[in-house]
Amino acid sequence: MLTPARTDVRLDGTLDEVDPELAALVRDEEERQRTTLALIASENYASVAVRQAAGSILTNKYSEGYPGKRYYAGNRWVDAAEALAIERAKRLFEAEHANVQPHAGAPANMAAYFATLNPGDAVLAMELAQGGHLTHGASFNFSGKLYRFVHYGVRRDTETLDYDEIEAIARREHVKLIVAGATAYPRVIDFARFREIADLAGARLMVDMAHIAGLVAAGIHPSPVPFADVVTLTTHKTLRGPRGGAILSRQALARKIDTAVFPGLQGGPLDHIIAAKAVAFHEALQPEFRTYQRQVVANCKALADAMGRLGTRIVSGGTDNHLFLVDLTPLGLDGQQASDKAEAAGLIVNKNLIPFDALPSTRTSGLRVGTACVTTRGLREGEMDSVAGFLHRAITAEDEETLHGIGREVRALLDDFPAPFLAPIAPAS
Ligand code: DSN
Repeated sequence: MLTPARTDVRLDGTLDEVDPELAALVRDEEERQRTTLALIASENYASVAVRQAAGSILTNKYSEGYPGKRYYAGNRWVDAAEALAIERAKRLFEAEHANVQPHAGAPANMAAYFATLNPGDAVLAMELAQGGHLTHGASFNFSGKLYRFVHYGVRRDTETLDYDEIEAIARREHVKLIVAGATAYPRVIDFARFREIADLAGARLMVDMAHIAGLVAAGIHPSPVPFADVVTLTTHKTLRGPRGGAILSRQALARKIDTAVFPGLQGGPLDHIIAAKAVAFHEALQPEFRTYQRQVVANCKALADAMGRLGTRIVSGGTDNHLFLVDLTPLGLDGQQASDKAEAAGLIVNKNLIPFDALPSTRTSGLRVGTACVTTRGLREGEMDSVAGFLHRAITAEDEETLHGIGREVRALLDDFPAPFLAPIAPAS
């Protein structure tokens, strides 16, 4: 007798059963994450609980709108999950309003601009080449095309923000909005001073705290929330949640922010990711999270100091947060060469422009190094000497044999920090 033909693909099979080709790629990536030292400043390892929520059946629902005001039926539990995420975000950052729907940092910034600006308005933000972000007015990004961005950078001598210059530009250019925040700035940002400047210039203040959100949540970096009209963040960097974005604001801007996100620029929210954000905010509210973030900064200082002792120049002379920049110029190699060599030795870093870089962004004179991942993995100050030694030896290595040898040492170190949170999971339901 013939078996009747299936009327559908199999929906209850595991990834291994249904798509072994893709499953093998995920396993390979898991192996890469287990056996390499992740020093990318914007990355982290999400918890099993966060990944379970992100992989849950909430992905099946459409819920345009906001809790209690949806366009489609059936949103009782999705409403509750989003309300939980909102309430926790507000509590964590002591914010008047939170929108947890932005799919990522770029749409969060776009929504903040939509809520505060008209096309053509003048905005002051940090120059991408000096540590800003694409969405802070790069000419080839929507931000630079829609608005008239002017930029500030850092001082040549100290490589730190020059608040007097920022004030002078803000007043001269009659800007409507000032954006504080960076992707490659190793020092504390003085949000109170930015507020003062915004008030003097008659501008609103937006802070993009994507990088330092975890430090802010833990009280390790001063919070921008009391000073800014709007604060954007991503949830996957130091905050250690799922890949995504969020916006905090004063109550006065709440409606404008919400309508800018939906229907302004997004459709249906990613309910599974919003649920995972709720889990991440819950984790960040625990006392252990503060200990973790303290260790991130302590590790970063220890690693930067050790790199400095080995003879590399650290931009601005050190770090106050989770990242630092290495100037490779004295070593006679560029960022691309250095990150390629480091990768061959199992150390994952990114090439990065340094202030007043003479090289293009495709090469760069620097490396950006961050400690959020290695700290999640359990490494402490004691291990930072070894990590600095590996990195310095790798970028100055002259042959592949040396790089492979360092790779073996990296793996041996990581064997002591097994990372059970990288294991494959079953979704929450
Ligand atoms: N790609 C992020 C970073 O590495 O900082 C910014 O969007």
